[in-house]
Amino acid sequence: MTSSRYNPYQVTDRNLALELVRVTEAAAVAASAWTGRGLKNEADGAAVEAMRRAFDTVAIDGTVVIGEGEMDEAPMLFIGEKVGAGGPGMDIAVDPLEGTNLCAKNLPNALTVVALAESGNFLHAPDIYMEKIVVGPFLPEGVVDLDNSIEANLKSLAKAKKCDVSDLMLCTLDRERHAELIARTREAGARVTLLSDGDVAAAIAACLDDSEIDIYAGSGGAPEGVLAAAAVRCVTGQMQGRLLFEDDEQVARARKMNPGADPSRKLALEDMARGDVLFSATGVTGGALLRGVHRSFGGRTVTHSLVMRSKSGTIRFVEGHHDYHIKTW
Ligand code: VTB
Repeated sequence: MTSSRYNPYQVTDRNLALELVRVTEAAAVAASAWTGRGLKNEADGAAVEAMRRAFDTVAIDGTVVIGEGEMDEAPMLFIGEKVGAGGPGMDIAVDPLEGTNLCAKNLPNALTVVALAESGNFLHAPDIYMEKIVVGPFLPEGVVDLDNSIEANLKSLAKAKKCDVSDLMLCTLDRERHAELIARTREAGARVTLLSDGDVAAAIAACLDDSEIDIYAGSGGAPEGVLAAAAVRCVTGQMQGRLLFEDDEQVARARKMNPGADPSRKLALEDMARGDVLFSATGVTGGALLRGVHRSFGGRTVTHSLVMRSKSGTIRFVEGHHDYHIKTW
């Protein structure tokens, strides 16, 4: 039992952020043995196993709230699983391989992702779709809104950025369900970047200065939405989400996971990731955000990670040189 004056989380979270990098690095190195092999489940399995093992050394009393699925669906990192070596109670959100297809096809932007918050601070998102909208920092609060038309959002964003709508780049997943969003965005004069997969990286890109993405919009996985929200908190961007239900069973599942809340409400950033949040991602395949895992002939394996803390607002890019081969990890 800890006294109210001693908050181990506050004492340790600076170190924890760096502990987390080890977790995403381990998963990325394991997954990288599978890049380009066309075997997405094997790649995912390797990432999950390595990530699960790496958590054993992290000084937290962690509970997986965003994970690989329900207990009966996933052998490891399932929702409710306890991980960590003991310490402050934390909620854990993981996507051991975000973009399994990207990894299988050796396309850019496959990542391993972990976010941490004090218990009770992440939305418990079922594995359904979420409508999302993300813009970067230093913009007026509410500059875009899920309830506004895409035309109105682009106009408002252009005004805030002191540019024309034609200067803006929207990013979305290349899916039939986004045909109207894409057509209307282009009709309004903006450009569109289409992703085959991986909207966590895209949400982060929308918040970073050196990317050409001004806004991420569209529907993708709800668990990925929570991970994106954790990252967006760290980079002080803006994000809204809304769970999209296909049937009553999905509504019931969302209600059960978040009792007392209206499951179809518009979610503010803090509804998805509250309090102090830690975030780490390591590139598996190289992309604009992170370089992929590189196994040098000298025997060292080089990883490139992004680790962030919302409390301090620190964004660190960490290059790890590991003294091991991928196959012996
Ligand atoms: C979404 C997106 C992910 O898979 O879940 C997508 O959020 C699956 O979308 O980033 P579809 O069902 O339309 O294929 C990712 O792109 C990768 O996990």
